[in-house]
Amino acid sequence: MDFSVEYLEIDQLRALQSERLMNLIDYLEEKSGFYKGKFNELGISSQDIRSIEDISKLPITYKQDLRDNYPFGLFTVPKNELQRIHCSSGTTGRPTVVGYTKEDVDLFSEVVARSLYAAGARPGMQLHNAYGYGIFTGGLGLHYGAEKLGMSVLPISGGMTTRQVDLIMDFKPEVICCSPSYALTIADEFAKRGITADEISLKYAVLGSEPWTEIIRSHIEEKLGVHAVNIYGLSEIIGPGVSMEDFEEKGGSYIWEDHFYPEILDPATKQPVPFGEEGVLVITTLTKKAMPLLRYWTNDITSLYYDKNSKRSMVKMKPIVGRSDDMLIVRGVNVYPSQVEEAFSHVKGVIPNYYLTPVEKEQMCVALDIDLEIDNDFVTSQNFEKNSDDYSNFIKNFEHTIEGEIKKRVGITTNVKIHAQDSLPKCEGGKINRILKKK
Ligand code: DLL
Repeated sequence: MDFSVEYLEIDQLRALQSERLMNLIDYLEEKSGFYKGKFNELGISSQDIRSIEDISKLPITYKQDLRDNYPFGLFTVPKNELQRIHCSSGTTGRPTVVGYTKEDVDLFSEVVARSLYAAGARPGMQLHNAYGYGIFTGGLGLHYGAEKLGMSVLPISGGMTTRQVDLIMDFKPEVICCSPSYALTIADEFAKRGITADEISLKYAVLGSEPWTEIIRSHIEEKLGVHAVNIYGLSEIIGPGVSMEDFEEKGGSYIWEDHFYPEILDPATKQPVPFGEEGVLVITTLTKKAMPLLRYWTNDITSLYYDKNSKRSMVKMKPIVGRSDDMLIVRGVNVYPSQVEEAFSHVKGVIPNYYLTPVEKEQMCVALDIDLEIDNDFVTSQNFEKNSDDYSNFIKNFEHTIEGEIKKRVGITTNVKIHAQDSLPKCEGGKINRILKKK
């Protein structure tokens, strides 16, 4: 594979993006009733878009637009030119549908292959693909990308954790991909069997599809003996492979901006924020054929940055803090589950398997109940008799320490309840929902 585009000089990259955007607008004027209508409403035409800098003149596209045009209204090719159809994994409302031509499937494979390479995977390695196969883009997306890179794939899909562990031990793959919460479940199963990191063949874990923080990374890296790296994407744009962390850089992910042009907009004004500030990630697909999207409002909160240690020239994004619709407002403070996770990770002995339950009073969320696990070895190292007074005081203090840490870092009131390791429900494959119903 040729990775040279990842290293283009910035002005060459901007020229490529400009050319692609202009071609896209011509294409949409010809093929998309939906965008033609939007251009007319805004009084713009292809003549107004001369470079990538003009992108802010274009309309924003929302998930609701996809729903309103369900199922195929945004497609710009006839159905017989499609090679594949996927849907979003959303559980509310109508699913959002995405179509791919053969060229789109090739593009999807290419960006996933690039992502796997950045994650440390190399041709000849074996991928244990524990992402769900089906209408979700994770399984097939990683599958085709891995094959494109020249890897072999075990299409095991999610679930049946004992079988996952058996096959990892028998087949000795170098790379695994799944959601970070499912990687924790797999890591726990190894630990339960007394299998240590040095006995596990895995070297790289390609994890995404949900927000996760450094505490989860360090648990997975330590227990599986891997580099755990973040892969981001969404079905509306293509699936996984929109953005990828490099295994030697970590901390943020390159956006493959020759195909997916990113902007960060203010959630209220919908105007671009100054570079480096946090806001909603909005993406334009520069090269897709069956369902190109202009300025798609992902709802995901992040910021863009350049890193002086970067190997590649493309822009990076910080880990997604959360989706704006997962934001909780606790006594007026906006908070995402990942911020709570980050806050309690500063307390030694915490296991990042947790659930948040908003506590409401007079229809206002006033606090969060947090159920959270404590590390068994950490408890044992305290040398308390289980059920002794010393032990229950220790647990109470531990809970208060966590509540204090969250108050200090996030500014909200929480009621923490500690549970023994492995006692709370775990991720059984796929994405986990850490927010439980309001009390
Ligand atoms: O989750 C695609 C995917 C599959 C990405 C496998 C990575 C790996 P959807 O089901 O359409 O697609 O969900 C997209 O998931 O808008 C984010 O809110 C969230 N998401 C995806 N990756 C990450 C990540 C797939 N690395 C939605 N960090 C997105 C945080 C993520 N959130």
